[in-house]
Amino acid sequence: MARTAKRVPLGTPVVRPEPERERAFLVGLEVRTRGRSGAKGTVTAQASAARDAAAMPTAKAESAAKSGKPSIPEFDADESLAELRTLAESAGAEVVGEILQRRDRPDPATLIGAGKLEEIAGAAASADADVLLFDHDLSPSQQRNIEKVIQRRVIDRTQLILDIFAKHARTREGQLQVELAQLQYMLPRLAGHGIEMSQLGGGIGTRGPGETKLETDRRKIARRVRNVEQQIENVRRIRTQQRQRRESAPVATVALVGYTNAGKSTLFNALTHAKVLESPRMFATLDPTLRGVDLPSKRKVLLSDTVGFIRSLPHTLVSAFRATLEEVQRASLILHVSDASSRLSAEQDAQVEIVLKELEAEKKPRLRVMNKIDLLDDEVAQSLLADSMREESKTVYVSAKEGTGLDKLLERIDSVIEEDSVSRVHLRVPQKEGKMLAMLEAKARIYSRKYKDGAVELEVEAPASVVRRVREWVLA
Ligand SMILES: Nc1nc2c(ncn2[C@@H]2O[C@H](COP(=O)(O)OP(=O)(O)OP(=O)(O)O)[C@@H](O)[C@H]2O)c(=O)[nH]1
Ligand SMILES: [Mg+2]
Repeated sequence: MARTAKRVPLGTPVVRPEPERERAFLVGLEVRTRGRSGAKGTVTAQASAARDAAAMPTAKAESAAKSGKPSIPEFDADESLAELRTLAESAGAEVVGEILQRRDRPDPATLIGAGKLEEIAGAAASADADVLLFDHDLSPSQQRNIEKVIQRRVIDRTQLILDIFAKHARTREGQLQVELAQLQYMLPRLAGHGIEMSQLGGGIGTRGPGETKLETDRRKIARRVRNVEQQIENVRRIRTQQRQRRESAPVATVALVGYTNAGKSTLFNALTHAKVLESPRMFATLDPTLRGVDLPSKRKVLLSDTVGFIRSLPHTLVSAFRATLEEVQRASLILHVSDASSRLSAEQDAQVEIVLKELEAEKKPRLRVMNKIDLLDDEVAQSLLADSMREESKTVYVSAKEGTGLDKLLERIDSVIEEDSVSRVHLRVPQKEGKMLAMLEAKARIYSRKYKDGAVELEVEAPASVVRRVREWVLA
């Protein structure tokens, strides 16, 4: 970009140069040892098993159903690295190289062996990388040891996700929650990190709503944690009051949940005619939004769009975002949105299940929404659509983008929601009750209408709240 100042007429919008994108080098690790099922994070101990299974997702699901135990499918290292690529891009970085190492067991000091680390240092240098992104959670000492060899900033997966959250938080509450998670992540990492941290010049892992992020004094950070928690508590109290006001009306809340990028916001917009952000970036939505939706029975429900989930969602984030996720915990119905076009949708679903458990919301009434069927083979899509027409089906196939299947989805929601339950009644309303008749037209499904002796006889299906308003005209 030319830096020479040019005279521009007043009122001309200033075009800012795109900030230079950070150059990121990705590092993945596949651990070949089998049977260490407790392995956390991206150490894909059962990677090869998962890969075999991924080739035949239906067979996998069937065998899981037969054994009665849902097996948790795992991402293999390549898939995991592909996801890391999207995360890196969502954080605004440019991926300039990547390396995947397969080994039998992670090295406790540096995660990967010394020889490989030297090789990575060379590759990162020749790609002129600014930062190394590890597809793992690193212990504080691993991170330091690796940085010593690589001579570049090293960011682990949790830190990367926290960074994307920091970038996307818009509301005060969202920002506070991200700051809290960042502080909690930082606390155990302070020892010996003082100099390096204060020298960081910005970029992934250094962004955050809080100005205190580079403070190395543990006590100051602990104090800030308490302060942020207090502020979150205040926001939460206001939200509880708002919710209590809302809950005095018989309106059920329906929460959209699902893996990041499944299309929750797109579906939310399609159902509510809202305009929340839809984006191919991960974690585009952080702050929850609520909007009313009219069901075919003319009942209203509140639909909530919220933050997406991801494999091994950092625990600090789940707890920091508990207030945001309260909407999910309190919902009458959960719509679990999956990307039907993704080869990984079974793996992603399993991860969503884990977070729902953590939120103690796994037993709530639920509908599965398989989204993006426009990306499927036409024939497959048609047969799936026909499938979801079956009355008892708990899965509905839709394309939020093209608006396919949404009517069916609304019908299904209508049949599951219990609040303000719908019943069919027979009414005789005097014709002069124009207002009541108009109210019925708007809020009830009318099946028949007969005019007789200055009154209207109606056969209607209406929510209990509406029936109460016309109870004096209900015929026995
Ligand atoms: N082809 C197709 N693309 C879709 C559909 N629904 C959503 N998308 C695309 O998928 C991407 C993610 O959509 P979002 O609605 O932002 O997804 P989200 O689940 O809200 O994601 P986060 O808020 O980031 O967790 C966007 O690029 C959408 O345009 C669909 O039915 N068909
Ligand atoms: Mg979204």
